[in-house]
Amino acid sequence: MNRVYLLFGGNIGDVPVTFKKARELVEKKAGKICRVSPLYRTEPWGMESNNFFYNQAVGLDTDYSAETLLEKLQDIETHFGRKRVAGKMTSRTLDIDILFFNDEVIDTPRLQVPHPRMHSRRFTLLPLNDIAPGLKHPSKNKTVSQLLEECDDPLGVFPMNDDEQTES
Ligand code: PH2
Ligand code: MG
Ligand code: MG
Repeated sequence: MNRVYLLFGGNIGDVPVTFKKARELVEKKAGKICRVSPLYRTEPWGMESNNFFYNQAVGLDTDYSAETLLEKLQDIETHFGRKRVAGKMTSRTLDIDILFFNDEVIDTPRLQVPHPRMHSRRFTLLPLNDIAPGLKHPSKNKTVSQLLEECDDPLGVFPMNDDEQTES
């Protein structure tokens, strides 16, 4: 069994509904979801867009290898209308990134884990800190809550109201 942490992101369409349906599909195709963070509204990072993102961190137990899991997650992104633009960060309906895969460090052309930009992004660290504050980054040797404390990303990350959450 592998313990994985994912980040869901999106800024096109009814993203909270997409996330809820995508979590159901992840459970059907990839493993058991054990934790779900609150939903956040987040300012676009590293790209120009008037559409704020939604982000949410998810803990998953899976028997699949990291490479197989990546394929399953990409199929789910495609199912929800994700269009890929090579080498560019663009607006999207659904992005599911692997943040951590156990405590493994993976560096292949297709997959880098831990996610190489996670420590520079409040939109990743804040939701992840809600579900796994003590989790240790295997190469930085710091916990998620330490990385969050040290993160100087100024962009806005706003928790949504209780009545706007789609948990359950
Ligand atoms: N994802 C990106 C680029 N920029 N900004 C926010 N706020 N949230 C994201 O999920 C996001 C982003 C590339 O994957
Ligand atoms: Mg991403
Ligand atoms: Mg991605």
